Amino acid sequence: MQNSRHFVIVGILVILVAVLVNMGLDAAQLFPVKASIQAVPIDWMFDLQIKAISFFFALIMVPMVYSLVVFRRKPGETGEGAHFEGHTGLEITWTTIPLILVIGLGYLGAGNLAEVRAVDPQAMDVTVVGFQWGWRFDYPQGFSSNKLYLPVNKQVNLTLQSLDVIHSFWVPEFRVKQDLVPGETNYLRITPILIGEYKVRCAEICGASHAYMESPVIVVSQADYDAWLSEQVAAAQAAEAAAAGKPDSKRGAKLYEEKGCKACHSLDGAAGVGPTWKGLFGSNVELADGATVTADEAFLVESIKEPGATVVKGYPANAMPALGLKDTEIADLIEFIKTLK
Ligand code: HEC
Ligand SMILES: [Cu+2]
Repeated sequence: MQNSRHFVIVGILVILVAVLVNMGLDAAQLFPVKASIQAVPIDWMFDLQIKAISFFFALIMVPMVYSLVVFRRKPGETGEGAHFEGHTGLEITWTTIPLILVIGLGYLGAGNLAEVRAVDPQAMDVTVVGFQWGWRFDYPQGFSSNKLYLPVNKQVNLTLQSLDVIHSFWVPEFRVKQDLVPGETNYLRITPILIGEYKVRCAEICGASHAYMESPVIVVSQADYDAWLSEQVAAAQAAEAAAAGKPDSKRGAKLYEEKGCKACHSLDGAAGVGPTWKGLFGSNVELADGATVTADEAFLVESIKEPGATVVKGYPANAMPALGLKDTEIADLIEFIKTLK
């Protein structure tokens, strides 16, 4: 067979395989829905790269498999194969073309990054605090939430802070991702474009309960957002007024859920990451250093404020996070623990 015929056949096969691989990868639906403006250029870039990956896969695999099948040693053939000693033209080609492609991708990538980071002067602010193992969202109106509520079609500038180790803020539907580094402040801009419920998950392994470090992200209409906002502000003001009075077990029960104690402390006697709170108050607690203490108010306050100071026997020393609670909140929580007989 003529050499040129091999090239024609391989050429056609490369195009065919490239198209099929690309169709297969498209059909695999590798991404969840696009829920932010920032996702648009990122998906465009990914699409381009998937096409390039499909083409290069075909360009390498087709000639290789074709050669293995068509040019294999035939029965009775005993001679040596042809010997090649370098090919300058080929080397220049396969250096130059990838170089141009990579520079091209770098150029597109830089433009893409600029688009993703574009600043909207009307953006609203939320501070995201990550800790082992949960998220807290501080709103500039003076309240905190365990859920990240966002109005649709409005850019939010997230200020990212960590209380302990490195975490990473990632909502797959928004595509963008940013680390939270202790002692540093990072920023991330997101413009949600699709009303719905998503989840932020930590994308940086950060200890034993890393896999459970997720919180709801709720994108709502501007009207629903405004309603939620005034509700939260009113609740925060009421809580502040009430906390000035005496500790309250109902507020404590709410804090138990909101501040993430629930993740590690059960109320029904079951052992979790931490000891159950059932029957805790007034009981005798065995400590890791062999001592036994009565779980009175002083002990509970210390356990919450300085989790490392006294460690309950049989539990890891550094698992309990220091959550920076207000004194009134601690009093409410202890009032709640007292009710768990
Ligand atoms: C990530 C898991 C985790 C979270 C979240 C957590 N704790 Fe703990 N907690 C522990 C562990 C483990 C211990 C036992 C080791 C120790 O004493 O430090 C503990 C111990 C305690 C104790 C000591 C008495 C006892 O036997 O339980 C108190 C009180 C306590 N936690 C209160 C809280 C409060 C209040 C919150 C929420 C604001 C909270 N914890 C959130 C893991 C956690
Ligand atoms: Cu984390």
